[in-house]
Amino acid sequence: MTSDRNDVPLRSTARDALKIVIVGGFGVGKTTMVGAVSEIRPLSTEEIMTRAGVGIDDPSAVADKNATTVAFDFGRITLNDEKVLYLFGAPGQQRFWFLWDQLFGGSLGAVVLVDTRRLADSFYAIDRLEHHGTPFIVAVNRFPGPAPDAPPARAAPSLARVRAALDLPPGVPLVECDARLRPSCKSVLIDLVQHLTSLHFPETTP
Ligand SMILES: Nc1nc2c(ncn2[C@@H]2O[C@H](COP(=O)(O)OP(=O)(O)O)[C@@H](O)[C@H]2O)c(=O)[nH]1
Ligand SMILES: [Mg+2]
Repeated sequence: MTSDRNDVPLRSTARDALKIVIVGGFGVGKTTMVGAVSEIRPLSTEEIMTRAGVGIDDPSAVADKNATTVAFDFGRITLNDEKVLYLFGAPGQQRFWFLWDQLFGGSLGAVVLVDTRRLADSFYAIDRLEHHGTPFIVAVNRFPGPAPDAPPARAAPSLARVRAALDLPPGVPLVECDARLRPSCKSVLIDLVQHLTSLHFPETTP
């Protein structure tokens, strides 16, 4: 990935490393999101999809996608002199699911990115997060138009329908985002932190 950002050196006062994981199905925008918010050029193990991926990965719903993440994305956000947030974008393909359990270890929480055209791709992530007891929020990354294999003229589902389809407990926040836009990604991370705060300090939140 190319970037014109000036890589910011890690402050020597940094003591606390906080970890947040971004998970979701193939082509849902994980690499894009980490790239949009990271202050360092994100370390991404994108590799051009080889013929070996043909028939395994399904890029049909993501027309301009020609690279796939083979391990994970890694980005950094300095919160203050001492606190640094590390972002891990976890691979969505089924053959990498075994990595997720490792990634969830020690993480504060997670963002599950979903593409409403392929909601079922997020079931496994949500299941694993619930199993681990890792708090999470769900962010809907809207893509233009229906998937090529979807019935024509089906309107994009509302958040209420997405919540019902994912069978999300009422306490799990569900928000919209555009993974390409830094302010949108930032607001998703703030929503996650607010959610974590409300879980840990319920008396301090309305
Ligand atoms: N329209 C639209 N396209 C997006 C959005 N987020 C990502 N994309 C595009 O979708 C493709 C897949 O995104 P990518 O971050 O590689 O997905 P990943 O497999 O989850 O890492 C890329 O071509 C992105 O430019 C979004 O919010 N809206
Ligand atoms: Mg990726």
